[in-house]
Amino acid sequence: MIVRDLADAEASDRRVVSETWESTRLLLSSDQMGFSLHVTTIYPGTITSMWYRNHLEAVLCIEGEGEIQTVDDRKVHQIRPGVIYALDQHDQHILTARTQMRMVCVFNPPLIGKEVHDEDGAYPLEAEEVSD
Ligand code: 9YT
Repeated sequence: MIVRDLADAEASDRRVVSETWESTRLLLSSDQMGFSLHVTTIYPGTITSMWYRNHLEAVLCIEGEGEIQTVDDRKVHQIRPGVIYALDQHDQHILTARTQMRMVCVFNPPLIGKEVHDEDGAYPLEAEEVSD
């Protein structure tokens, strides 16, 4: 069994900081669960474009408010605590955070460790592992 504490993980290199968000990766590829599990904070007043070509992602909002727009059909969905979205079509999307948002995110295939978005908002399939 794997047991990890978010507070401990936030103080380790499991915490990855980007321009509009930071994410603490509680489960990664090395845990061999078939998915990775992250707690992500989206900074207030930010807009983030993402396009996970190589991954499927599901997201549960647990704090804050914002909206997500799918680029192909321009549909906008309001995101608040209790709402999930799942990028089952590798949907290109734009997340606008009106307040700070906290999200629980699951990725398949699992992230390896230190991934940050490339210029299209995607993660590569290879990345540096975390040290523990
Ligand atoms: C909601 C979202 O996708 N934010 C970007 C960070 C990502 N969830 C991650 O790396 O944990």
